[in-house]
Parts: sequence; C-alpha cells; structure tokens
Amino acid sequence: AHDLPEALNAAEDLLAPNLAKHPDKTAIIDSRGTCSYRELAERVATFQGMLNDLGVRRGERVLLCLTDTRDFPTAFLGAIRAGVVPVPLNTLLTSEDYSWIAENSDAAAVFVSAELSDKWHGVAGQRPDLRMVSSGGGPWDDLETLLGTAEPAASAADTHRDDVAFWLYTSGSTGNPKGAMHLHGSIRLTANLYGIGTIGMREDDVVLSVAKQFFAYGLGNALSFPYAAGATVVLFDGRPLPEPISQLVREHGVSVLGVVPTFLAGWLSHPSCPSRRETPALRMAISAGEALPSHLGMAFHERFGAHVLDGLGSTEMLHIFVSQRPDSLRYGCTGRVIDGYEVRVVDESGEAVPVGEIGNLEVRGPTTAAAYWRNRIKSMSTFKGEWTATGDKYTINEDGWLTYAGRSDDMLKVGGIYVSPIEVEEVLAGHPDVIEAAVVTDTDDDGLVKPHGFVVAREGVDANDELASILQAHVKQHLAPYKYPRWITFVDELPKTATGKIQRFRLREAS
Ligand code: 3SK
Repeated sequence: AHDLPEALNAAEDLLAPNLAKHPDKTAIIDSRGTCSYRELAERVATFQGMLNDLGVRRGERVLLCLTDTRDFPTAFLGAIRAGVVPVPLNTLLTSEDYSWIAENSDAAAVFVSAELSDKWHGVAGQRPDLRMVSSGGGPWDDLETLLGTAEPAASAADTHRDDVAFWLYTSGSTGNPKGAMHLHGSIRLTANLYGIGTIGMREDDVVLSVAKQFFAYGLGNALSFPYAAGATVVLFDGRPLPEPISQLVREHGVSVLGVVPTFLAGWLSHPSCPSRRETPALRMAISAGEALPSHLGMAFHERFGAHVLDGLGSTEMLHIFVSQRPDSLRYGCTGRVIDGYEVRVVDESGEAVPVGEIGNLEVRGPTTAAAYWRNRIKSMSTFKGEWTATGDKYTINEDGWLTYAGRSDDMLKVGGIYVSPIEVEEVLAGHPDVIEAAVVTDTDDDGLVKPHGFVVAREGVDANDELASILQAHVKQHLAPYKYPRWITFVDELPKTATGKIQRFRLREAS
C-alpha cells in the first residue's frame, strides 16, 4: 500500500480508473440528480481549466465553503488536478472565523454555497483581491456559468506524491485554527489502508456520510473512499437530521453509513428511523468523532442486523488509524490499530506506560500531515518526528485493544467537532451579567460529551434559568452554534490554583 508512484496527482489517481472502467456508473446522487463518473471527471477537468482562466496559479490556496453537492468534489478535485491547494472550510463557522482564515491562508479565491453567502460579504469587502465564486446561486460569479465557458484541461498537473495537495483547518484549545497540510499520496493511502483495507468498501456500495465532506472524516467517507472503490455516494446538502437521512437511506438503498454517535443517538430513537426490512442493503455503519457508547452500537445492531465499526482518526492523520473490523469487533472500546500504522501510549516525559495504564496516545503512519501552515511552534509539539501526538488519552490492553480515557488537553469533542472551552468562556465572560466562567465536559443521558458552563454572575443579577437561556443564546450568537453550553450552573466562585488557574477537574467532578 505504501509504494505509490512518485509521480502522483491525487485527483487523477481517484478518477482515471473509474473513467476507464465504468464511465457511465453513477458516482454521485445529490439534490440535483445523478452524476456519472464521466460527468464528474469532465467537471473536474473543466474546473481546472476555469482556475487557469481565473489566473489562480499552482500552489495557491482556494477556500471551499461548500455544502455537500457535486460542487464540492468538483472544486476539491479540480483544484488538486490543477496543483492548486483546496482548503475545505467548516460551513458552521462565523464571518470572523472566515475573515481570519482568508488572511492566514492568503487565499486567491473562495467558492461559497448560496446559503452561506451572508457570512462572506464582510470578508469580500475587506479583501478586494479575493476572487469570490458562488455555487448554487448567490451574489458572485456563478460557478456553473464559469464552468460553461471554460475548457477542460487535458492533463493533470505533474505533482509528486509528497507535494501538498490540500489543507484542513483544525482548532486547538488556545489560539487560532491550524492549517494541516496534506499530501497527494495520503488520499490514496487512507483509502487503501482504511476505506478498502479495513472496512472493505466495495464497488457495489452506496455510501452516505452524515459527517460533511469538509471534515477529514466526511472527506474520506464521502469522497476518497467511494471513488477509490468505484462506488456510488449519496450527498445531502441539508442539516443531517434523522428524517432526511432516514429518507435517503431508504430511497437509495444505502449500504455503508458514516455516522457520529450524537447523530446515531437521535436517529435510533426517532420515529422516522427505518426498520431492517426497509433497509436490506445496509451492511455496515462506521462511527468516529467521539467515542461510541456501547449501548448505541448494540442498539444499531439489534435494529439493522449490521454492525457499527467505531474508529479513531484525526485531522492531522487525515483519517482513521484505530478501528473495529467487520471480522473482529468489541463494543465499548475503539478497536485496534489498523495495518500501516503504529500506536503507543506514553507518559508526560514520552516514556511508554505499562500495558493497561492510561497515557497519551501517539501514532505513526504514512498519512501524517506535513506540518501546520505558518505555525512552527505548534507543528513541533504535534508532529514529533515520526510520531504524532493525538491529544487523546487511551489504554491499550495486552491484545492491542484501545479504550478511550478522555482528552490530554482541555478540548471538548461535541458531535465530532472540536470545541475550545476557552473560546466559549471568553464569550460567556463578555456578557454584561457575567464576571467569569469556566466550561468543562459533561455527559448527556446517552453518555455523549457536551459543554457545561459554570458561571459567576455579577452581583445583584438574578442567576436563574432565564439568565441561563440568555447566556446560551449569547454564545450561539457569537460562535458557531454547536459550541453553546448545554447546561449552565451558577456558582459563587470558580475553583482555582494558588496561581489563579481554573481547576477544571474539580468542576468536572462537580458536573
Ligand atoms: O475528527 C475526528 O475524530 C476524525 C475521525 C475520523 C477521521 C478523521 C477525523 C478528523
């Protein structure tokens, strides 16, 4: 799996075999209808030609703020085919987040879905050199019109397997997001090692990922793996709520479903959730982003007669490197390291801990990002030579099964997306009725992690449920809404060390 040819363009590598083998096979089903591999390859080559027409040069960045339609793979693979570097963005971020990323990435162009345009007006106004293009309607040049007048580029850029192909931004507990730079070879390697090698995705699969393509997890599930396997992918451009997902699973005979546990918890108890009889093709689900509580895995199996394969991945490693396998599965732990990767559990000084003890999980493998863009300090503390720190605490037993034991830092993973408690605390403390706040992890009735805010209210203010709701709305208004604290507890003071550092562990114990 590792000996890729040196001359490799990730877009060409995914699409050319499908074009040769089954050009008329449906590659994508989306809200606009179906798109064959031939049409997809044509769109990708035309996008490349269009970027040339727009004057975007090799190595420059283009931001993709796109929902899940065929425009996502068109732009992502079209840019890669051109040797231009696409940067998919979380569509739930705020205008301020986008403004920072546009500056940090020094991007040449942005592709924006119609429904997200409002969040980009300010950025476009501040950066007159940033070329704005609309997808599916919107205020800027229309992507479909530009594609209509561009010529498909005959050949892919002559990239090397170790050239940077794309970036993915990831957030940390402090500071701004970091752009993890991924290589052309890594797309094929994640597909070979996990998508095909571990879970066994096949040509006859119909794949649907609840996680969107802008997440590393969704990118593999809904783009790299289905195309590497020659399968069909169903793209959904709305919010992944139980009803539409149930409908798509039934209507298209989905056989592989990519979920996060938060979705699964809501779906399995929702009246729209299909029965086993209605989903004869459904043969497996994969789950990542947060640890899968065993009762959810078992409830899925009971309903569909198929298993959910939990896994651990990271933006830095591009996709999953610890996983359950169809032929070897234990609910309640994350799985075992997959072929091609190695993991180890170490203490604070980097020494291996004894079997079964909790420590910091590190991983090594062929798909590690090259570095974070323009961030040497954080690159050095994460990419430690061959080993990469995951930020997760784990135990490994004598048979190699890994069990999640929490984060090494203060980060929260909510519905599979990182939330920095510090960012939420700053917004809470910015409310006029609040003196200070601390945010820690708590678990809901399904055993899933959500933010819990502890707030010291200003003297004379009524610290009641109404204020709690006002503060929740305040966070939703200033940050991406998924970051809001699901519970607010008012306290007289926050527990602190002698040097004034908040003792989060004491709040976690109290929550
Ligand atoms: O964010 C994650 O947990 C994740 C899971 C699987 C693959 C990739 C990622 C980033």
